[in-house]
Amino acid sequence: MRADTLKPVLALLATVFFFCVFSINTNAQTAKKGVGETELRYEGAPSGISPESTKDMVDSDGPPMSLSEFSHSKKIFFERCAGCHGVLRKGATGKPLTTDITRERGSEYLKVFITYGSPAGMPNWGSSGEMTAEEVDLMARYLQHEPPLPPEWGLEEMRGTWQVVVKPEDRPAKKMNDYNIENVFSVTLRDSGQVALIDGDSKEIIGIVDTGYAVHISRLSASGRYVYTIGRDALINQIDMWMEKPDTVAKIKVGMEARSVEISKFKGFEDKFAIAGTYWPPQFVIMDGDTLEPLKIVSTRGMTVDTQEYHPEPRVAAIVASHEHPEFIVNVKETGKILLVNYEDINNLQVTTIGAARFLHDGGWDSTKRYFLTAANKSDIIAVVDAKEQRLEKLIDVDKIPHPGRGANIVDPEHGPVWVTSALGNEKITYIGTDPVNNPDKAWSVVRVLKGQGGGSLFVKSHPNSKNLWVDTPLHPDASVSQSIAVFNIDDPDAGYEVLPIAEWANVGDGPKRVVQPEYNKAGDEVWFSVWNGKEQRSALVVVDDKTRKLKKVIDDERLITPTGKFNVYNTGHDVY
Ligand code: DHE
Repeated sequence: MRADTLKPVLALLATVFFFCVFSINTNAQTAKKGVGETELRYEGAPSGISPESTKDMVDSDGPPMSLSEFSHSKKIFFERCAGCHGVLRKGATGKPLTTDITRERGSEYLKVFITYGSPAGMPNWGSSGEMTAEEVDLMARYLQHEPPLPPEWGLEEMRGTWQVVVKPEDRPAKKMNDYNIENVFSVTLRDSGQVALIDGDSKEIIGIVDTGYAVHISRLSASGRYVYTIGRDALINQIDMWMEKPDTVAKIKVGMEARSVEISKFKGFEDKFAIAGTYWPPQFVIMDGDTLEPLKIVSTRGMTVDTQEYHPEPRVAAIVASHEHPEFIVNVKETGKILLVNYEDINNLQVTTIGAARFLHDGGWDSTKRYFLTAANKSDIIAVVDAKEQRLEKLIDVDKIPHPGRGANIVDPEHGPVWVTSALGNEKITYIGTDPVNNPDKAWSVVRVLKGQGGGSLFVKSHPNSKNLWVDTPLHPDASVSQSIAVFNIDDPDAGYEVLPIAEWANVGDGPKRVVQPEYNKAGDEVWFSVWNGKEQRSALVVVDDKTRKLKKVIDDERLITPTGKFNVYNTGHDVY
C-alpha cells in the first residue's frame, strides 16, 4: 500500500484506538461513580455567562478558524459544555479540555468523541443529531484554541449595576400588609426569571417578582424582613416583605454566574451584611445588608487543598452565616477550601482557611447550629466544620456523590441526633451522628445507611415537629421514581419507605414532572413539593399533610412556570431543617 493511502487509514485506526482507550478509562470511572447521565442532567445547564462578553483567543497554534466560526463555537460551548468542563476548560464533572490535551488528541479524535460521546456521560452530540457534522467539526477545531476569557467583574462593574430602588429611609417603618410573613414561601420560577411569593396559610400567590435568570436560591435576613434571591446570572434582588405588596428594594449584579447568597446572623450583626459567591469570576463580595452596596471583593483563585497547584477558576458554592462568630462560611469548590470570613472589620479582613476536600458543594447546620456539614460531592466526602472552634472537625467518607441540600436533622431511635444526606449516585440515605456530648462514639461517623428509591436524589428534609424524613429523586432516569417521593418513619427507619405519587396528584398533564425539594411550612405540619415541568408545560406545587401523608392542596396557577426551590421564610431564616 502506498504511503499516501496508508496515512488516512492510520489516522482512522489511531482515532479508534484513542477512542477505545478513552472509553475504557471513562468506563472504569463510570463503574466507580455509576452516575454519568444523572450528573449530566444536573450539571449540563447553560452557563449564565454571555458568550459575546468573552475575549476571543483565535491563535496560530490551533487549526485554522475564522472569527465568525470561533464565535459560533463559543456560543455552543457556553450553552452546552461549560457546565461540565468549566469556563476555562480546566475540567469539573467533565474532563479537562485544555489545549495541551486537545492539540495532542487532534481534530479527528475530537470529532469522534463529540459525535459519539462516552459512557462516562459525555453526550453523543453528533449521532443524536443535536449538532450537525459542521458543528462537530467546528467544536473540534475550537477546542484546540485557548478558551475565550470572560471579563472580570470588579467594583466598577458591580457599582454600575447597583440600584437602590427604594432607599432605606423611604421604606415602611412597620409591616404594611396582613400576611403572616413567617409562613410565606419564596418559590423559584426557574425558567421565567422570577420568584413567586406564596402565603403559606391561604396558599394564595401574594406576588410574582422579576429577578435574575434562573434564580438558584432565596435566603432570608436574620430579622425575617428581607428575602434575597440570586440568579444564575449573578443578579441579586432584595425583596422587602414589609411593603404593602412585597417587592424589590435593591439589586446588584455581582458577577456573570452565581449560585449563593447569605445574610449575617451573628448576634449584634443581624441583617448588617450580605455576601454573594460567584462561579465567574471566582470570588465573593461582602455587601451592605440594607442596600446591597458592594464593600469588599475577595478572589478565590489559589492553590488546591491536595496537590497544592494553582487553580484559576475555583467557584464559590454554598455559603452559610455562622451563629457562633461574626463570620460567613464559604465553600470554595475546586480548591476544596472552606473559608471562615470574619465581617467584623472588613478593611482588615480576617479569613480562616480550612483545608477540606475538593468539589465542595452544598450543606447545612446540625441541630445545634454549631457544626456545618457539607458535601465535597465528587470526592464522596462530608466535611464537618466546628464553627465555634473555627476548625475542621472531620472528613467523613460516604458513598457516590452526596447531595444534602442543607440536609435534615432528626433523632434516630438508636443513635440519637443525626444529620442526613441522600446521593446523586446511588440509593443510599446516610445518617451521620452529630452529638459529641451524649453520643461521642457516634459523632461524625456514619451510623446508619437506608435504601431509598434510587440515585438521582437531590434533597432530603424533615422538621423538629415531624416524624417523617422525605427523600426526593428528581434526576432518577425512571419516571415513576423521579415523579414520586419516598417518606420514612424516623422512629422506625428499618420499616422501609412509603412512596407518594406527587406528580400524579398534581394532575398537570404531560412532561417530565420532576418532583423536587421538599420544604416545610413554619408549623412543621405540611410539606411542599415542586412538580417541575418543562417551560411550556403546566407545573404545580403539591402540599401534603405531614401527619396523614395525604394530599392537602395542589397550587396550580399558570404563573407557576418551572418551580424548583421553595424557601419558607421562618425555616430558612432560622436554619430549621
Ligand atoms: Fe443547585 C443549592 C449549585 C443544579 C436547585 N445549588 C445549590 C447550592 C449550590 C448549587 C452551590 C448551594 C447554595 C447555598 O446554599 O448557598 N446547582 C448548583 C450547580 O452548580 C448545578 C449542579 C448546576 C447548575 O448549572 O446550576 C445545580 N440546582 C441545580 C438544578 O438543576 C436544580 C435542581 C434546579 C434549579 O433551580 O436549577 C437546583 N440548588 C437547587 C436548590 C437549592 C440549590 C433548590 C437550595 C436547596 C436548599 O434547600 O437550600
